[in-house]
Amino acid sequence: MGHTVAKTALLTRSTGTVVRTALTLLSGEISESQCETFQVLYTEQHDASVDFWYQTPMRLVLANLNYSSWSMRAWLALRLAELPFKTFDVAMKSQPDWKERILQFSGAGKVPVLVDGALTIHESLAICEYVHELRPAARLWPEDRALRARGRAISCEMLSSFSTLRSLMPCNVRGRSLRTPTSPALDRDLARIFDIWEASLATSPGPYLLSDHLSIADCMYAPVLFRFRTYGVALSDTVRSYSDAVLSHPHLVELQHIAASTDPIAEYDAALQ
Ligand SMILES: N[C@@H](CCC(=O)N[C@@H](CS)C(=O)NCC(=O)O)C(=O)O
Repeated sequence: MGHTVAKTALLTRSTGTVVRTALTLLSGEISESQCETFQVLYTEQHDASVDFWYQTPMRLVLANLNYSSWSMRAWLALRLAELPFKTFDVAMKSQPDWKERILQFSGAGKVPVLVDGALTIHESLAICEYVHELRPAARLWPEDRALRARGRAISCEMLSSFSTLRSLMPCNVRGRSLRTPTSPALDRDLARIFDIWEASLATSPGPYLLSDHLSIADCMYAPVLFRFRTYGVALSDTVRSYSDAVLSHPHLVELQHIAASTDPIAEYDAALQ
């Protein structure tokens, strides 16, 4: 009954009050601030279709997919799982209220955030795990327990480490740097990443880190492959083959197409000089 009312309300393409009421009906426990944000999205995107709010309830709140490596990871897991979702770009570093927009969804103040009905999930790895649980058939983690443990360990390491890589080589999928940054701390980050990749690929049937299909571990490291291409980092033959396999995967090609047409962010493009 509630869904019917919500559907009717949406179809009226009426004012924010109606939209807010409809969304409250749809999601039950949704907070007032989230309703306000959805109302803004609804107005901004002029998307009055029932699909947006009703049939495809998941929304990935993210930043510009040319620059936001954490957003890419969650986006990729959702695409690999072939789950229907819509995105909402908070316009990070482009609009003055970008931080407030994120805070409407997560007190952590960072993207990505996955909104699934009344549930909001922050942290890219937690989102990937949630996606895996929703669609186990996508085999985002391998069935082998030891491989799964390894995949989780190297994914956690991606989250907790490599700060020099992040600051000296900001992600810029379409960008090409005029120089390759170097520093002892960066060399240590690169050496550890190559070590992780070489060790994983040595026990994988390939061409990916854990198996013959992309896993969450590959989602975690794919933005590093973009960084290495952007900044001209030299790759061994093994890593070159891995990079070629990942970057030519249909969903990575799709991601690169999206990244190619996003608005530029000068602050990040400056790192290419
Ligand atoms: N550990 C977080 C990191 C998320 C993160 O740092 N996201 C960046 C965008 S790529 C962000 O929201 N930055 C905004 C800020 O730090 O104020 C995750 O895995 O999701």
